[in-house]
Amino acid sequence: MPQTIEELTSRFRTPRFEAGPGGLIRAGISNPCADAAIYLHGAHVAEYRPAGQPPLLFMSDRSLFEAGKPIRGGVPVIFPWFGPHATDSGAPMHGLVRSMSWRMESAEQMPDGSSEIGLVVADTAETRRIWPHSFALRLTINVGAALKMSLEVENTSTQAFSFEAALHTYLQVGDVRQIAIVGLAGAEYLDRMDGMKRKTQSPEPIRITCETDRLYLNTTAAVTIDDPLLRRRITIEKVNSRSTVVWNPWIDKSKAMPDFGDEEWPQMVCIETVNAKENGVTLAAGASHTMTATIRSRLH
Ligand code: TA6
Repeated sequence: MPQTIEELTSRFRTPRFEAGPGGLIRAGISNPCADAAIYLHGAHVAEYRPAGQPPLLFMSDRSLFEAGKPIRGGVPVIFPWFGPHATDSGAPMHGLVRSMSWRMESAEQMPDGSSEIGLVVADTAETRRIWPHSFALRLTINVGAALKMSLEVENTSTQAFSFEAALHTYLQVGDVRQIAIVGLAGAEYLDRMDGMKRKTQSPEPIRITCETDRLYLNTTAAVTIDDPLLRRRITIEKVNSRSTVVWNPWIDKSKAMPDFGDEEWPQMVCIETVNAKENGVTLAAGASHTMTATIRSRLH
């Protein structure tokens, strides 16, 4: 049974709960470090703005906010597969949980002024029909001077299973054509724009000059975006993630996405914290795996 605003408000002193677009319950956080908005739908961090800065996360003006549909922007939570299902073309893109209703389980004001909340979701008869395993996920979100998200996957079944996962972060930039992306030099990647050919990233900073959709493999490196227009440097650090995706839809793909404005592509880039393909994770029965992304922005 989904939690109600009344139940959440009586159980948790903070954050403040309200019905957002589409009636989806949104948890609003404001503290001295930052403001944020998180939906129980998909445990979706939709907004994060560090004090004194423009918003750090991109959100499409055309995003849907509907039960069963993904939100276009912020940080979609991807599990148990990344991208299209390997064999079932009828299965949803990017797994099952970004469109599920999660439950708020914890909320805490931290001594450093940040706010920390925990959301959980588990398998259902419906998910087991598509992916025949039992699991429990917990997303812990710390809203402070940085945005820290930890996705814990627990194998609650009696057999080992393998999964892919991602924190599919949409970052707000001044103009994607002017940013420089650093940190992936020398890493191998699968180029979705070139038949998933395996390539090696050249040493110079990555510039976005066309539709870009690359799955970097076997890299634990932090990635930095230098944004001259918004005059800030965004760093995405990660723990227990061996893949990173860089994505911008550019012109034609933007037009093909009904929940994404035709003119929005210059304002965003996805730097995604991932475990996919050969970096997928195999989890023994009863075991857990936690992947963390920490996103920080400094003005310059
Ligand atoms: O992470 C990049 C990507 O896999 C792209 O290929 C594009 O499909 C993007 O995710 C968005 O996927 P979605 O299912 O949210 O439209």
